[in-house]
Amino acid sequence: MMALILWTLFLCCRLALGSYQNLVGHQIWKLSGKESALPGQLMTKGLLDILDHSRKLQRVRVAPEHLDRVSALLQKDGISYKILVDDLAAHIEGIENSERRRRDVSENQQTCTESDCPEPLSDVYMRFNEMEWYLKQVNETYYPNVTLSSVGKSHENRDIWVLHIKSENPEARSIWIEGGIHARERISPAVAFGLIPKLLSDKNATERFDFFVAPMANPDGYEYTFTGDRMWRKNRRVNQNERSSCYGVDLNRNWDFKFGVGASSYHCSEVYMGPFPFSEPETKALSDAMLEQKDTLLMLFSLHSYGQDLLYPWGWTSTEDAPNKNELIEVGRAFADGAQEIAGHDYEVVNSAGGLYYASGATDDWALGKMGVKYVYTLELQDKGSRGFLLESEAIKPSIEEVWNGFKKALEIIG
Ligand code: 0X9
Ligand code: ZN
Repeated sequence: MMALILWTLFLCCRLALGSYQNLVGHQIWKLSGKESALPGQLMTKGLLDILDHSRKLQRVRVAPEHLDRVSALLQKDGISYKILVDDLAAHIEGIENSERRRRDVSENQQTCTESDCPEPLSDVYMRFNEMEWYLKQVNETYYPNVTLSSVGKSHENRDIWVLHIKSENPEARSIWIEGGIHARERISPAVAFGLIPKLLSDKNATERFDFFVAPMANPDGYEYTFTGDRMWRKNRRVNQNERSSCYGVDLNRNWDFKFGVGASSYHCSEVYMGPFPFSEPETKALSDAMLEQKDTLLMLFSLHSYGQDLLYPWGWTSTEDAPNKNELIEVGRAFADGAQEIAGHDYEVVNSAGGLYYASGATDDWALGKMGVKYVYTLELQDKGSRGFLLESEAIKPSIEEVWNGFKKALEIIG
């Protein structure tokens, strides 16, 4: 009985204490030394969390219970590390307090309410209800040139929305933009939302293409970054069969192409692929919606962070090239040049599996491998690691601008 009371008290306190309390004692390390497959292996075993997947010597997050073990294993393998953050909870608390102050101030200028949400917020990160208000407003304003559909529900019964911005040209090919599959990468949905008004007001783009924007692929995980754990990556599946306190599936390992080749079958790992391909309602809903456009889909952008890299397939192997590798690189460079024109930010065009470990079951590989979509990319947005997932909301507007410019350059070539 006493234990139950203590547990209830603990849960109540945790809920009241924000999204960083369960990160007390977590550290962020920057690895250096020889390149090694070990960090990837440790991630698969749930011993660490690789933060920047597109870097070879990564920043990693280590939970307090694993600090000694991981330190010893890395050193034995010739990898040294520098502690960048020695208590992630304190680090995030400082950042969240200033975000909160910024939101209080910005509410006087830019608002988003159920009855009036004319623009997506771009000086703060929107909550899921604000995202929905905005989408519904767009639908009301632009229908029938725009249609909004819920293509399915998440584990916690939130809608998975897809906004279709229709071309006047009945022969138009389609472009798919996916955001928010990894919960903590808040800049991803922010940019996906920022692209919607750009597309709506760009006749040149809508004359030539149909656009499908799925701006929030993982609403449960995203909301959990506000209410439970700011560093949450996966969805919120209850891994019941395992009777475990480890929740979630990495939705970018759950797609049905080379499932499990480069992912973890251990449910506590940050890259847990799930029990079977498309086991998750979120990936199932999105893939079914994409399959409906199979005949017209020409390009896919899956938005992630961070690293400022434009990744092209394959991600599941580095020994086999994508069939249209050269075109992928050419269009990718056009994107990167366009993005750089805005504020000088450098986006590198690189192969997904070019590093030391493979990642399979992602949206991009599935779109190319199973649907034959010609131009598929994972775009790792700002920054290069200094703020990482905790990117300040001042970066939202510049990120939207640079991605939009890059995107327009890419569209010029493919269309
Ligand atoms: O590992 C991922 O899912 C992506 N990086 S992230 O840091 N945002 O988690 C990269 C996915 C690249 N695509 C494939 N590996 N197929
Ligand atoms: Zn990601």
